[in-house]
Amino acid sequence: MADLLNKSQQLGTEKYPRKSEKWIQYGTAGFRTKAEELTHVLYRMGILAAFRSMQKNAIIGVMITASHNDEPDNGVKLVDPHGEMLEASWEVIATKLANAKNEDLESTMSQILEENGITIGTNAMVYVGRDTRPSSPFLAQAAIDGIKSVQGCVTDFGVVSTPQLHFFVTCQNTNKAYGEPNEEGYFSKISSAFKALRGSNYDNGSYQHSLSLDGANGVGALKMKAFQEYLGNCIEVTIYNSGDGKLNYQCGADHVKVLQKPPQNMPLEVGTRAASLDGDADRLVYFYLDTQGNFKLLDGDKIATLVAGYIKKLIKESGVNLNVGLVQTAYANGSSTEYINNTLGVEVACVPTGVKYLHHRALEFDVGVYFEANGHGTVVFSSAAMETIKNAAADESLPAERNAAAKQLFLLMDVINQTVGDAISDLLLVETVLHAFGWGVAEWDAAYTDLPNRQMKVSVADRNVIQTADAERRCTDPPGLQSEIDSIVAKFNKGRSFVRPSGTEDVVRVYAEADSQANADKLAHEVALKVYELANGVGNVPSLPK
Ligand code: NG1
Ligand code: ZN
Repeated sequence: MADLLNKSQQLGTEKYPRKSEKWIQYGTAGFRTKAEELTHVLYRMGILAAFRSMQKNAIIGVMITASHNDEPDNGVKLVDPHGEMLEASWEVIATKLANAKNEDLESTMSQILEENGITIGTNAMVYVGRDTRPSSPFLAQAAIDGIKSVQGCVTDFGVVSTPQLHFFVTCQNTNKAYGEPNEEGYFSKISSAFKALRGSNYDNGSYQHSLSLDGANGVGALKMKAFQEYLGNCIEVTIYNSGDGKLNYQCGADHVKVLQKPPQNMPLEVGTRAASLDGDADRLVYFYLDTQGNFKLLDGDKIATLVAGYIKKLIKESGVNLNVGLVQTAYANGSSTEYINNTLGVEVACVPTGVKYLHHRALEFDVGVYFEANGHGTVVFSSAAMETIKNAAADESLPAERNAAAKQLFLLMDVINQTVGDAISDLLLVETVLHAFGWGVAEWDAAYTDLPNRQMKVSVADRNVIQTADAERRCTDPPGLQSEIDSIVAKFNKGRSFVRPSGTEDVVRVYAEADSQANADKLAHEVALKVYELANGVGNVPSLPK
């Protein structure tokens, strides 16, 4: 074993050395920074994925992507056996291995093996996937070399969306009970359920089966194109930003959500239903121009409420006894939370930012719908709920209406990628619900009106001086900041604001909402100035958003 680890250190030092002392941390979405700073990290994460696979005796995934970030960035995240994000205790181990000095690589590996009771040589299998960034193939090779250096086996899926990789990992680790662990398995599972739900009437009421899609010039555009072969003509998706331009540049779900404006290169007519994916196709937002030509955004909160409402209806109609819960973060628009509580009548939970928190909380419900406001989310069904739905769908002795609703629920589970938020699967889910309700985009939007809101970023010397509590809704450090925020917020009608350190960028994020856009902007700006003042702001003083 010592020999093996020594050779692995040698390869790491020669081919993928750690070139600077810069500390890097496994954050909300794994490691994410400039691609050129990541080669040693990728090699080491290959090693770590193999170790994790040995420990769990299961397939582990390595996804190379920086999601919605610009092209010079890249990143890596590990996928645990059930398709979920890497367990928190291993995030610490990942950080330690990524930051080990070149000459300490072998001893750090030994220590990880020993502390976690891992015997090297046990079969390890790692699935590797990457997004379309120019830096991704080289980084994928570094990960593959890392895996092989400790005798792990690799399946390289090439360019795939993040949720596809999660799907493949889950399929293989469930002995294919969840589906076939390849692209064909993914496309055919989702598309057959989608087509069966849609039936032969592609349009229904105000719903028309065509939409425009902004592919963010990323993997989602490629995969949607391929998916169209399976979907046939039951839905017409016209793809813009389909890969000729720069990834995420002036387009993609994050651009649309944060700037609250349409992507470039997409003609938008009044009433046309349009959607944006992000760079690795795990986020989805919708938008349209209303009859006055105003840009209207339908974000993750709108998707969550639409989907939860539909599932609740089907559960009621089928007569099965299952509870539905909805999980949000502090970024959820105040109007959405009010709508869920007062109109939808669904239990709502608030957790800190980061999909792993939402996912785990959602698992506590029979049927848990979770979405971040930025459009990342999915629906998870407990095993018992899946069994109940399956039985009701198969029970022909039930009254026809109940049985039909159960059958729809049963099919809906296959449209949904339960392993993680999946923009393509979510898009087909939204389209299914709109089709079933006979709604166009305006009817969907009419459920509630978002409070105007604004996000800002503040650069500070060390973002970790900001500490939060209560699902990030209150700031406990630096001292005095929260009471300052409270007094600023008190000046605004329907005002709400909170601050938190980003887990993916070196900034503090400020969120604000209020009764008008001008007030939301003003509130965000005043809070940003306080953060700058009390948390050691650096660079330009935050200016009022335009
Ligand atoms: P940070 O940078 O921690 O705010 C962002 C998103 C998260 C999550 C991660 C992972 C916002 C405000 N934050 O995290 O929700 O999606 O990226 O991609 O959207
Ligand atoms: Zn993403």
